[in-house]
Amino acid sequence: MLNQQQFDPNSSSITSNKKSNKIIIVQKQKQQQFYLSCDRKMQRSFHFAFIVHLFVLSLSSNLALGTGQIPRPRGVAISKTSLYPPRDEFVCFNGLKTISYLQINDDFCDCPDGSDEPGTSACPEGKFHCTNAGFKPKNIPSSRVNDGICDCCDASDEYGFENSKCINTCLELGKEERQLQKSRQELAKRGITLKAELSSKGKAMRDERDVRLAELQNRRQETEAIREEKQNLKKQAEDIETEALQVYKEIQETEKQEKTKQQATENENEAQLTFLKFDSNKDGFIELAELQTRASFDKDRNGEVSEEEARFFLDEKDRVDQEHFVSICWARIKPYLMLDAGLFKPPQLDGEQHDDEDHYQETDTEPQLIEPSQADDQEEEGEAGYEPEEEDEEGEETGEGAAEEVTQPKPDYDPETQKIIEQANAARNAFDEVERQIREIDQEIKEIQEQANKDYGTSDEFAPLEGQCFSYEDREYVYKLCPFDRASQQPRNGGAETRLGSWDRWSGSEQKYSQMLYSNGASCWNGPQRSAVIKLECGLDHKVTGVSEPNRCEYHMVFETPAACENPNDSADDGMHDEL
Ligand code: MAN
Repeated sequence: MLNQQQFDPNSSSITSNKKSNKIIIVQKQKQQQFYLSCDRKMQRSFHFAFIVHLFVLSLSSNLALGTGQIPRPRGVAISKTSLYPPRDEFVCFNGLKTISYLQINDDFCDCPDGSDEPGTSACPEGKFHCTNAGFKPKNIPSSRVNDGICDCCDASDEYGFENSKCINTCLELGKEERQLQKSRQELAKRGITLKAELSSKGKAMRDERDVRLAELQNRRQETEAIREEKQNLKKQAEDIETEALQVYKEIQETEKQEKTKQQATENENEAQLTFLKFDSNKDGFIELAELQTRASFDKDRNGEVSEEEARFFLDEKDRVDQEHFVSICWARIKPYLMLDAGLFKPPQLDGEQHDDEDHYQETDTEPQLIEPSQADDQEEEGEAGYEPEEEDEEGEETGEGAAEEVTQPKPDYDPETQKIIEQANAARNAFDEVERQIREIDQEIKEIQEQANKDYGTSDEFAPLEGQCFSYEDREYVYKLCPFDRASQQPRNGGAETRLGSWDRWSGSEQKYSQMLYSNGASCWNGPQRSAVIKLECGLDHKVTGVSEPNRCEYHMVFETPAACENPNDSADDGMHDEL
């Protein structure tokens, strides 16, 4: 029935000394009684006269009292009363439709924007306002009106049932809320004192850092000058050293050339000897058949040396003479003979273990030389075995396939030269040492500057938390929060620590310093990288009070700290307004 739902019952709860408002209420009650006994047509004609009467009355009472109550439709906040002026017609908020005032809250949705049904569930997008006098006013979706569930503490959303179980609990709730608020304020008050201490500690840390930074920058300048000096000394000593070593270098170079020459001759002799050994029919040529009897040339390790395999070693010819053998074929043949003699190890590709056989089938990569000592354990040469030439003391090997540079022992320097070398070494070391000091200074400067750029709160109140870690245990894990560094998780029964995230930034939306974000943690199996959001709450100690994982690998922690306490006077509006 229109008259039951149209008006907000709260709008009639007036203060007793407001005489003019009383008149309105009496008028309203009269109207309601009348509505109860009239059909809709009659109601409409009566309504117009009544609305005008009511409007004049309410206007005059407002004028007279200044702040009187204006009747408003059910579900409308007092602040929005003016949107429903008591006229004969009502224009939907979006201006697209004009309906009779009587159609407001008639449980039929006339306005597409729902503005005609603030107090019923008729319009899908509507909002119902609970006045909740004594507690916090609240807007609920109008679909919850008369759904049998008490949403408003003043029970105003459940007016449609005669025996509604909803009762007005706003006063009790208000009382509890005020008590809670009081204890929150007391906590905040004590917390604020601690926060001030943290803040002055944080500021002192910043000052110390500034002092240290200035000191380091001075030291860097001084060390830079020393570096220049040491560099000059090093250059002088090295110039003298280069000159003194010149004569030794020349001797060494000559020796090296001679040795290389000697090794080339040895290699050629070896090639000639091998030619004679392989030329079994002594016709002055090596033919395919003479190689096919030698297992060393079975490149694909299939048990026989094919013509094709043999031809490869004879420079793709059917036979070669000694000169061609020595100058061209020997370079191909020697590594295979050495391989059989155990002097080569096959190269490894991409760190994988390859079967020798496969490797040599698929690639023509030449085998690599290994130290003769490593070859000791390898199998004896086969039937056509290869006996390498005797190697010199250093075990050096040259010629095709040899993978090592010729190394020479250090010459015995005369005492004068030895002294020059030592002086150059000392100059080099002194220079290196200064360079090391500069690197160290630069590293510290970098760290300090990074810290200086970090946001430790409005007055550095969070700075003293850096370098500390706070733990929290649940049934499965020990969680750790190390502010401005990382958040982690470790199974209680041992096992490795998993990084849930590294310090990223402050992420509070309304209050920036009410939330921290740690991101780029260890990757979740088949999922994203782990991350942790830390909600900061005012407390007298620093402690993690709860951890959850609302989504897989997304963690939430609650961290109490005095640094998060806000001055009670500055704290946000509690929303406790009495509308009436
Ligand atoms: C580990 C823990 C859990 C996480 C799973 C995801 O068991 O880090 O918190 O949910 O990995 O696989």
